[in-house]
Amino acid sequence: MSLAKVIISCAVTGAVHTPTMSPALPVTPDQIAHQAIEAAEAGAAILHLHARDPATGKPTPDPEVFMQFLPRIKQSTDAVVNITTGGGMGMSIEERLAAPLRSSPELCSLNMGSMNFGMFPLVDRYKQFKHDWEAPFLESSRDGIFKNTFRDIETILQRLGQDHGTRFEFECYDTAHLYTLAHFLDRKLVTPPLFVQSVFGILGGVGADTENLLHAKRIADKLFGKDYHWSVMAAGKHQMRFVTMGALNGSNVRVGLEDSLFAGRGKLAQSNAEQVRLIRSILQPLSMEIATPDEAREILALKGGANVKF
Ligand code: KMH
Ligand code: ZN
Repeated sequence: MSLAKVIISCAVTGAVHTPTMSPALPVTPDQIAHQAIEAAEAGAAILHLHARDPATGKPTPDPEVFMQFLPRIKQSTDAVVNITTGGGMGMSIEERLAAPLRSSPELCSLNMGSMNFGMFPLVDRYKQFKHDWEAPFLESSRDGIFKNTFRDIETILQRLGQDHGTRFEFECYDTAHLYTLAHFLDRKLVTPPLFVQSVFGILGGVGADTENLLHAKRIADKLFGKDYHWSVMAAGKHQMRFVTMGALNGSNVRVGLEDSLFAGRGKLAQSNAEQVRLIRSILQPLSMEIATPDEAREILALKGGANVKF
């Protein structure tokens, strides 16, 4: 039996890392577009996208900034565009919904529970920051809550899922989030196949330990059976080891500078594409084939690139 094709997602910039942490982190619309296109050319079938203020690199929910790179990406690749509804620390649900509602993408992330999201330990790793917003932004996570209440999830499912036909990358940082997703499945507010993204190594979520990866699979299998496609991502130094372990256990994979700035021990990745090439170089010798964007659309039952508004 041939192994299923592996969908590679690439999370290009995110709202965790800040410009001082790596010169490779794309922050302007031009840099985000360029690196997203490169990542797609390297084999990423799905591009997970946030936006940043071009002048300062600070995460922004502004649809106008997203629209400076979304059309370019669409014209240059057939990759699936996945826009964040998580936004960045301190953004309201309305702010987080603005760009997805404007662009009506095939896929959006959807975070399956409120949680602590600790970025503050990163402050001490840098003597000084390029921008004055960086340290306070990271420090704000010490007393911040990444808010994803049941009502928030209902709102996103309604306003994007039902009204736009957008489907979701369900971000599950803990076993509890799998049960929350099962709750919405029971209420028929989500429709299979479910794209379940297990997240490891975020401070406030489950740790990057093998036992947790195997437990996540065991519970997801129990709750969703054939109704889900699993994907695995991990933060920082855990990224490549964990996504490889996930793939060996049947998962799809997510890489990208949103989640980790590295390509090997202590070595900063030069680009998102480098991480995509790195995971391909691991999986292909293990007889795993990489899914094309259209195969990913088929697997995840997406609405198609012609049905977006960018
Ligand atoms: N930053 C990742 C840990 C989102 O954008 O909705 C999870 C994420 C959240 O990508
Ligand atoms: Zn994200």
